[in-house]
Amino acid sequence: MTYILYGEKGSGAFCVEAALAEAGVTPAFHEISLEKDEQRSEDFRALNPSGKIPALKLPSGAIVTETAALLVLIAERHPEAALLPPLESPERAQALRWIAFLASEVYPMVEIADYPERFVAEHKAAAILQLAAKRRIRQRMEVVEAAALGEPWFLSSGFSAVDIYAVMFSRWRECRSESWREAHIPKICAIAAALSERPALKPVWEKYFPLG
Ligand SMILES: N[C@@H](CCC(=O)N[C@@H](CS)C(=O)NCC(=O)O)C(=O)O
Repeated sequence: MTYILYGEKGSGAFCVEAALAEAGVTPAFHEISLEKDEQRSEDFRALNPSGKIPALKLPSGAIVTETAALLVLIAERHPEAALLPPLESPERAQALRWIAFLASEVYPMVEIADYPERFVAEHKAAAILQLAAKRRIRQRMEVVEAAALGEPWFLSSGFSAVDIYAVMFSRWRECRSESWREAHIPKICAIAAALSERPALKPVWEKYFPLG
C-alpha cells in the first residue's frame, strides 16, 4: 500500500506532493473538488472532520491532515530527502519556527479570504473582510520574506520544507500579482524559480502551477 493524497491541483496538496516527490515517492491522488465543495461531503469529512484538504492516508491506513504536520512527518519518514536540517542544528529550530508561522499566521487567513461569508453574512461586510484578509496575507508574507536568508533558499543551510511551504502561498490568488510579488517578496520569487527547477519537483510544480 502506498500513500493516498486527497487534494486538488492548485491547493495545499502541493506541499505534500512536493515533499513526497523530493523523497522519490508518488502518492496515489484522490481528487477532492473545492469548486464542487467535495471537501465538505460526508465521505470526506469522515476522513478529515475539518473539511479541508490536503489529507494524507499513510501506508498504515492512518489519516494525517494539517500541512505543517505533514511536512514534518514526511521529513521524518524520509530523512534521505533532507527536507529539514539535522536535529539540534540552529537551522532546524528556524525551520520549525517558520513552518509554524506559515501554518498559524498565513494559512488561516486564506479561509477568510476565500470564504469571507463564513465569518460575516452581510455581503458588503464580507467584501471588506476579504480585502482585509488579503492585505494581512501579504503583510505576513513580507515578514517571511524578511526572514529568508539563503541564496536562494530560505535557510542558510539550503533547500528545506520551508521553501515548499512559503512558495505555495506566494502562488495563490492573494499574492498572484507578479508586480506585487517582485516588489515585495523578491527572495520568495527567487526561491520559487529555483524550486520549479528541482528535477524531482518539476512535474509537481507543473501540475499545480502550470502558469508559474
Ligand atoms: N489547517 C489546514 C488548512 C487547509 C486549507 O485551508 N485548505 C484549503 C485548500 S488549500 C481548503 O480545503 N479549503 C476549503 C474550505 O475551507 O472549505 C492545513 O494546514 O492543512
